[in-house]
Amino acid sequence: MKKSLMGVLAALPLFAAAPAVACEEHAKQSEHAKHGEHSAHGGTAKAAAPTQKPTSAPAAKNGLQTVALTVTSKGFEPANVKVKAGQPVRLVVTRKTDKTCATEIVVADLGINQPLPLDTPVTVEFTPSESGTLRYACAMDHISGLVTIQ
Ligand SMILES: [Cu+2]
Repeated sequence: MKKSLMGVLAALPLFAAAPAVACEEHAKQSEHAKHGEHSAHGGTAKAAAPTQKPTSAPAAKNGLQTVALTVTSKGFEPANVKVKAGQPVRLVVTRKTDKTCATEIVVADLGINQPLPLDTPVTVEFTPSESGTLRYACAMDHISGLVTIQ
């Protein structure tokens, strides 16, 4: 009982953080039905996490874990990556399509909000202190991905 309440409470800030104004693209295409490229959104108010399993751990060099992410018409790829706690992580995010509203990456838990210029690798660095999942998303909180920390 207590635990589920905690879960609900923990989820609230995500909704609160979502800007009230959705991007035009989303407003027009909120149905998501015919719209394959937005399937990664999940389209639910549950802040649905991508369901795919974490990819294998990235190559770690001197403790630095470098993870390459791309933004494609499907969203962030891979949508779930696995890293180790206690070692610095460097996400290198490259947006490869203009057919997305994910023109920035927002890691709400870390207070990170970085523009993603087209075809330009953008580095996001942090050191996860404990295991869990870190969620990131586009500015509208529609397209999202996870970093699984172990
Ligand atoms: Cu969006």
